[in-house]
Amino acid sequence: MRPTLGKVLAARRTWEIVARVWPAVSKLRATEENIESYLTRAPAAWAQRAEAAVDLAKSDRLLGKGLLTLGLLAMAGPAGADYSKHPRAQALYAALQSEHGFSAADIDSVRVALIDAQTIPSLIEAEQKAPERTETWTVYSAKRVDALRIRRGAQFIHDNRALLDRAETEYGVPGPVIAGVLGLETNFGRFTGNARVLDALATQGFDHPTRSKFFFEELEQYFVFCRDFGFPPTQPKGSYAGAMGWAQFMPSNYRRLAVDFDGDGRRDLWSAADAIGSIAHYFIDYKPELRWHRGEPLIVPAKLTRPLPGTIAVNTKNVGYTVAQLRSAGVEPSARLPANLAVGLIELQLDPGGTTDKEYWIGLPNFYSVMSYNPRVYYAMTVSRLASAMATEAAKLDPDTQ
Ligand SMILES: [Ca+2]
Repeated sequence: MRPTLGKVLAARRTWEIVARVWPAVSKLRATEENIESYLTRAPAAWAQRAEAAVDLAKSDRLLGKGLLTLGLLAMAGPAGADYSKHPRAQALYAALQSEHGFSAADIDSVRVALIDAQTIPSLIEAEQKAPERTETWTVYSAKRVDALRIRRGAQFIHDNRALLDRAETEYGVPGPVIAGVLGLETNFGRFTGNARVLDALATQGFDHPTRSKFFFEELEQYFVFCRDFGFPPTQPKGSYAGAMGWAQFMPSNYRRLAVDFDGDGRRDLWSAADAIGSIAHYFIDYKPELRWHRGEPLIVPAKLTRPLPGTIAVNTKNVGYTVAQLRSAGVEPSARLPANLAVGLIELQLDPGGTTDKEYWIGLPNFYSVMSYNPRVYYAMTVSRLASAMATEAAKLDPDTQ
């Protein structure tokens, strides 16, 4: 049976990435005999993937050689990786000693953790396709702004009213926006991630084809976090990116921006209270230029009075125009905004078949503050939608506060 085109493309893509990461290995000759011998020694997950590639190869002679090699590579890669001896591990030990005051004993425990660290093979394949590049806004938002999440969010706001109000008083960030972030990140603490943070960060810090620098720095931060917060590095669990707790902070942000909002002496992002305070604090202190503006909305609807000139950029990561500049390009906000206010233009792709295929919004600074949490327009847009829907529902649970 011929493999489907999708399978062939996926295999080819994996092959290209694997070959880039381990160029030396790609010179190995692939024969069925040595593949068999690798299969008997490889850990189960690797063997499974390799077998799938070998099956695919046998079913299509044209692709045979490349895919057999792929099968071999899939196992010869980092299956037996001992990160403590990785060439870059020395730089990590040195940085922990010189910049963070790690003692020889501290370094020994880091070394032990790196020996224990397990490679997560799926993390070094192609970067996941972001849903917003493959889905329209209509489809994307329907999956996330749904009745169940709104109801849970309303209940969350109701149950945590005092904490959310205090966060707004101290930092200016409205409770429903904080709840929107918590709802999207972890479904209000229900899914904080089951990967060992050590494995997620070591895999990507040492082996990720394009983002290893970022993850390597986070791995360094993670070891400092573990020492300072009293965690054995093998213990904390998080997302496959290495993000932790209800708020899904990466280690560097955890160290820098998490706050003890319930005053128990610990900054614990696995608690609702500290997550609430920490998210609000993040929007204030992550970056000065993306600081939350107290009392301002995130977005205002806009209409085009004529086709958008090609010179106007949409869906940027920060403000880029004044309201007056957008107006002169034919973008009309639905609310009165100061002419010199710095804003951005958001364009949402809708499902085809409606009266219009795009929707436009003016993004105020707070929209870009939310985007600093997750740099996707759809993400911040969803937080905004969830926040208003949850606030409306929560008001029904809490009639006295209105
Ligand atoms: Ca606390």
